[in-house]
Amino acid sequence: MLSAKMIERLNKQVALEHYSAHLYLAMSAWCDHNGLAGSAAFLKAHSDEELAHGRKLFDYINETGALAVIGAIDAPPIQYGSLKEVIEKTFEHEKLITRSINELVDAALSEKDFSTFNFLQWYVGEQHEEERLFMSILDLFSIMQPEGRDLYLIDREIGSKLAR
Ligand code: OFO
Repeated sequence: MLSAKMIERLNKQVALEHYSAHLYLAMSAWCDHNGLAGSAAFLKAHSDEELAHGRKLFDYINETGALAVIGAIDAPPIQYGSLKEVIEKTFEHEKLITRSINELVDAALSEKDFSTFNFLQWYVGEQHEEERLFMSILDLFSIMQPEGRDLYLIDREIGSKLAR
């Protein structure tokens, strides 16, 4: 059984995962609008992944007999200066999610809520993978020019990460 504080924390994480889904969908729209089809497809698929992260938490909360809450979600930014800025922002956002997951893990341990602690291990591993993924995309901008033909190649490379 979850404590009231843990229910509140987990529900906040549900909202944060939904915000991530909206953020990446908005970024996908910006990319599509700017002729960056590979990045648009990649970010749209990543938005779906974030919805799945939120659903997994939602299911866990309900399975414990608590009530999962779908709270208000802020509208994400819709304007970006460049593809590099989009990717920098995804990486910053993933680091924020990692901090939030770490705080949840810490709270579960302090409460001796080992079930939630165990459940959250999946998110710990996932955040490691997500940070690595976005960092590897960011690396593309340090070895190529973010314009012209190189921008086309970067966009194609980002799109190719869909299948990996
Ligand atoms: Fe991209 O991260 Fe969810 O958890």
